[in-house]
Amino acid sequence: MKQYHELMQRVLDEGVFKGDRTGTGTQSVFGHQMRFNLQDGFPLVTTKKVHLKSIIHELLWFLQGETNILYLVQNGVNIWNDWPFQSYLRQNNLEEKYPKYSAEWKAKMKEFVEEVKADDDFAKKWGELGPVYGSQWRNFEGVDQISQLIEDIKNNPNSRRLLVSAWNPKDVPVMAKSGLPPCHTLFQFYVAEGKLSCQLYQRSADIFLGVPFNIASYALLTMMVAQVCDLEYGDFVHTFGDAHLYSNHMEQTKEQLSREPRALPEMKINPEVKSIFDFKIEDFELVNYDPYPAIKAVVAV
Ligand code: THF
Repeated sequence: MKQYHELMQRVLDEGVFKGDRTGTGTQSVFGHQMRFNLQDGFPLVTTKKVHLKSIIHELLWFLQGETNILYLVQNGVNIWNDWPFQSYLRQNNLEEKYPKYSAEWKAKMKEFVEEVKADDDFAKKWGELGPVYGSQWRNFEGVDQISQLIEDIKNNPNSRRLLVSAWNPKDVPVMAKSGLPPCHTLFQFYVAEGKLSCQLYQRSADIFLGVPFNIASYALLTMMVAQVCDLEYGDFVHTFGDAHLYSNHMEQTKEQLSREPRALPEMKINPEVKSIFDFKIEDFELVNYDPYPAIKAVVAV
């Protein structure tokens, strides 16, 4: 994964300091591209341990068209909790009582997650992220973009219109309230010489926390689509708009850059699965993953 290290290094060397919505501050570049040949191994970052199970569950959750954190927390995935929790605090005038990232905040967050798991009505009311990825992928103004995409790849592989858009301008103001307008704005597939490639345009990228997840997630999606369309693996191309390191991730980034990348692991997918909507967590097996220890960092909300 020298591509990922090159991105981190480039932002440290050339990135400009820039304020942001979350008030954290970032160092950022505008415009960058990485390419991963999916036949060279599964592009999971090796210089820190990345929790692949969260990534797979999140992807299955998108593909089911779901937008409530309930499925995620039931499966021990906590990466989307901060946004609904913060809006719960805001709407109940509790933001001052629970300052972001304080010990009380963390304890209250645990309580919140337990309540989502225990109480369906509470989950419906407070666990909903609004029209985020799952909703746009499967029901963009009534269009199931994923079903359409699979049909189009199978029937017209030369097409230059194999696109899925998560960016719905009408929903952006709604999404800004409950969760976030999509960072993974648009992706396109490409079939040539029997191989399937995918390019993602990511408008905004949290390089330290999000990007390792994003690479693995879209690489896996490309492999799953290739399998159900009977194609070989091509490239995953990752194109960025604003690629940034948060100011509270700098030490962690330098620590990670001091580590030498190791050989990539391999992803084995159950070959029996023939529909993109039928994959289960048990259908994925990662082998030969030998990462350095995890590096902790907080997510900017
Ligand atoms: N907002 C911000 N600021 N950064 C993001 O990466 C991000 N996402 C999604 C939506 N908004 C974002 C959410 N994805 C983690 C990883 C991915 C996330 C959110 C959080 C995270 O905290 N990872 C830790 C813990 C892993 C775990 O609990 O399993 C890590 O060490 O990797 C980008 O799409």
